[in-house]
Amino acid sequence: MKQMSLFDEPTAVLPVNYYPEFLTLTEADALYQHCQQLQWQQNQIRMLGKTMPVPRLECIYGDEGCDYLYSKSVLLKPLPWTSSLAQLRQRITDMTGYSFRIVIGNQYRSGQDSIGWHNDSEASMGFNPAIASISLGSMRKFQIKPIGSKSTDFWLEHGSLLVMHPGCQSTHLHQVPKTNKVVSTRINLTFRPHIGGKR
Ligand SMILES: O=C(O)CCC(=O)C(=O)O
Repeated sequence: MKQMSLFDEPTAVLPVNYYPEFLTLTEADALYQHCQQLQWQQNQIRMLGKTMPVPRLECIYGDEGCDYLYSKSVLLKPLPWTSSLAQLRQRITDMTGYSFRIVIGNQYRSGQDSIGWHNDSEASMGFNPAIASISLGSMRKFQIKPIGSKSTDFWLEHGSLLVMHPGCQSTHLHQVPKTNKVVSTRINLTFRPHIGGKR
């Protein structure tokens, strides 16, 4: 597999790189099994004055005290790294040069689970975070667009890595839209920096 260096050109006009075969099939299958044992939770989000279930399951692992609040509403408190997640974090750091202190899991149980247009610009990640996203299980469409412009689609495959480089969260939005197609479970792991917690 082609290794990434920091000097790689990001995908034309997009501040991301996509590596479809970052993990071998055997590695991806084993990681998917591991992820099924993680502590998934159904969180509630408050939006437009209403409280509703987040349309996917979530989990978080990471360094002690690296709490993650998003949308001023959902507070995620990391559990200690599992050895598999810690090894994966190291492997992504070795490839990209970026450091990570938490990993947030999203579990999309069906095509009706989703994440809407957003950027990840929570202050707890510091300025211009790099985010590395691993996909496992069913393939889902990931869309990304410069704010106010047209979107590009990526089909995120089992075992793939998508790197969103520093700056991406300030200039672009992304989403995994709902689909009426019959799709089974997809698990996504986003490795992120954090400025708090214990070192
Ligand atoms: O599931 C994905 O690929 C994207 C997840 C995401 O956008 C997020 O966790 O902020």
